[in-house]
Amino acid sequence: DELIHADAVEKHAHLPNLSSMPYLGQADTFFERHLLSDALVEPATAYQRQRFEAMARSVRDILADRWIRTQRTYDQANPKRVYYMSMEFLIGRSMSNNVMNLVLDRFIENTSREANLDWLDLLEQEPDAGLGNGGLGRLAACFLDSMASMELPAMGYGLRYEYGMFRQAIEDGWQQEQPDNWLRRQDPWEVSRRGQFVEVKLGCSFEMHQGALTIIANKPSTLIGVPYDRPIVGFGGKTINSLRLWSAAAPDYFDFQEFSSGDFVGALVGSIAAQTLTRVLYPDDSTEMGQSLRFAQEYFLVACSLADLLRRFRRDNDDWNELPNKVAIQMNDTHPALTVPELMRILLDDVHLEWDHAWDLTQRTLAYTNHTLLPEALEKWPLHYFRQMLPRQLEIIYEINRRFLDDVRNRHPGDDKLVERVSLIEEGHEDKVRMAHVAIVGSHSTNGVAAIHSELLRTTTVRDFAELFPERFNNKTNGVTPRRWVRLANPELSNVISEAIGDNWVADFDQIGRLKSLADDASFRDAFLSAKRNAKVRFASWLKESSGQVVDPDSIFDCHIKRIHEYKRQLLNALRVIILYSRLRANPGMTMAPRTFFFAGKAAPAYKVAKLIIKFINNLALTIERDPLVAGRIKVVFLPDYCVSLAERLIPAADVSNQISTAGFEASGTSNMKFMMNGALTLGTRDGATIEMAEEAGEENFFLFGLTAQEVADSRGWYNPYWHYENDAETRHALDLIAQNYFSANEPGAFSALHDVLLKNGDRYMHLADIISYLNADEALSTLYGDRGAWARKAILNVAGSGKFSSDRAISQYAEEIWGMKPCPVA
Ligand code: NBG
Repeated sequence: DELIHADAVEKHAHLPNLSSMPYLGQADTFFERHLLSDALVEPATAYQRQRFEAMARSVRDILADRWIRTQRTYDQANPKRVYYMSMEFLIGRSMSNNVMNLVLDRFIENTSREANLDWLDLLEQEPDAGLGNGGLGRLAACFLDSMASMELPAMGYGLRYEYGMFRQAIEDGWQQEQPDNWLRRQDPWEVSRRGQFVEVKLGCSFEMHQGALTIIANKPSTLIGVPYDRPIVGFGGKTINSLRLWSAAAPDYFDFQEFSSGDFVGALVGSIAAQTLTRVLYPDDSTEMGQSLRFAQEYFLVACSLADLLRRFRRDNDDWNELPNKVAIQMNDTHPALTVPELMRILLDDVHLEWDHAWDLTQRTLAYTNHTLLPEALEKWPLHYFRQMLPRQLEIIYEINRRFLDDVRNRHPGDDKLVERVSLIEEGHEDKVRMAHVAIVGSHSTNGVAAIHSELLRTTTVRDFAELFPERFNNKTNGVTPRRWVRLANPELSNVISEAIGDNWVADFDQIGRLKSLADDASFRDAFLSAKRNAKVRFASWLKESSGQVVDPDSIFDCHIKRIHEYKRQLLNALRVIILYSRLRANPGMTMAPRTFFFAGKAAPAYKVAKLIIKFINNLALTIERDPLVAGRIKVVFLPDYCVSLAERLIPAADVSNQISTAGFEASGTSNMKFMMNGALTLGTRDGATIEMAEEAGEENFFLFGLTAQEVADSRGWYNPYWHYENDAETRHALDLIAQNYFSANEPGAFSALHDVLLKNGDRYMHLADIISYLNADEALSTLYGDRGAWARKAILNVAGSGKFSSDRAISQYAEEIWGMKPCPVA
């Protein structure tokens, strides 16, 4: 058999030789066979979507053998395994990522040629798997990629939402939410494992009444969790791990007897209610959210995953003391923190261990990652949810709390305030369980996601716990996978890099540091700049084709893309634009490099101010668009429906990355890292991982501005936005324009709520305090743009300094310092 991808393997000498896989020799016939036998169409007349499915199935055929071999290796070696438990996995598309990681480029080329396929168009047939809100969910997806690439025996556990993150349409400037029915057509990657279903017992039942889900207390019920596995292909295709997503079903799903006897209609209604549990992802990101359905979802994830992993553990081990040596469970935020009482319940009630024994095993098995300091995003569940759904787990939480507080009282006699602060239960007019406290007390490790975040966690948010258990607290700065975010998203820059330093950087991202010595190399700079310019041209033509909008690739592409949230300060960016716009209007002769300001991001549907910010940016765009005085000089574009695929298109084309949260509020940020790796320069505050990025690239290659977290905290008491309004003419003018309906001529008063946020209501996120220093940094940056050589130098030094921000680095720290794990290479 001819070696289909011989070149690719040769280029990656460090990768395994996949030619031994039985299918590869006949690879191009797969595709046709799938069209014929799965879709029953003649290849020549197939729709693009059918071709996509046939191609995806062909790729799955190729990885199937390796996927099974990975499982077999783990089953035989019985290594310590890590389970990454998360309510969100923001996967995006899988086809091109799988093809890249399997090194199947040649196979695709051949098949495309022979079947006369438009490969790029075919990729567009795949919907984004948007099972997450933003950074937290995308981090989980990057971590899966790294764990597989580093040959770690790992599994992701999540929920198989039928509807992922809503699709955002913009109508008349306003966000409209539309359902994302991503599973409408069968997903070719997932494999349902019905045989491995698990049962989940609840203290209540669910029923549908007039379309709404009701909880019926004191009527215990059983739900079925059906696992669906997705392959997670490590780079080089050596290891293929699984992401296991649970779908909820009613017991009658399996018990067809029930249908023929008894209440046929009632049985069906019951199953509708059960399936409702995993129907939709809650679209709230770092905002308050307290619905009981979400609580049930969280428990469902925990119960299914624990039952599943303990079954596997028991199959391979007969001593429960081995649990912490064979299993590590990482809780991604507090969303899966019910793992603590649930694991205790199993060890106490099912395994019949003594309390202390069960508690020791639980703590040593579990670890918790905190992703936010925002008080409104720290989960607290009303006690009555527990009473209705999980009475036994509530008893266990009470007992954990009783023992914990006894211990606190022993160590700090008489300190009742401390006891009140650290209690797992918050007493108020409605008692609540503090899930972060449950997670910290019930695990051996609590980590933040950037140095400053971990520090603030220790010294402010959960300071009492850090003093009680200092050894539990640690930092793991976030990272992103350079495979998807550079190699795949930016093939041209990748080639430029590989030509200069070879292509080992894809698997060993520290190598990227070797670019440093090329920052002064004229021909490398040219190649680098031309890759950026081509990426901008590509983006501009995609934008024109898909939306009709025209942008100038010779303007600075200045980007601010992330969830819309007050603390992320899209409003600060808008104020900057207004001031630059006003300067141009006042002085049309001034020199200013042409600019395109891109905004993108979704607002939680119930977050009114965030939705109004979207409307405001759209009106700002329209006002500027209609002003002939600034034509061709500045333009604002709000890109609808921000998602993984859009980020993959825009980030390679970006010149400037805005990371401008109020210092102390953004735990880490991860898009900041993607921009850096793709050669954008950062305009940013000293917040989250941006601080570490500037350290790595050298502060002189960064455009940092604004108050530090310490200054923000220190001025809380006396900060007064009116002072800035009164003392800075440009700030005042910008705010006055808003108040005078300059951007809302036909909708008077539309933005008065935003004006209030900035002035009357005290400007919680201190926008006005940072405007002037933002503009100064902006000016330095846009001046630099004129000097192409100097710009290229800084951009190259940024790429060269981004090595630390690979998720491979992050995962190797988790593996070593939290999980105590080693790779388990597949035979
Ligand atoms: C988010 C933070 C980001 C961080 C990601 C990933 C939540 C609760 N937190 O700053 O806001 O980068 O988590 O750690 O979504």
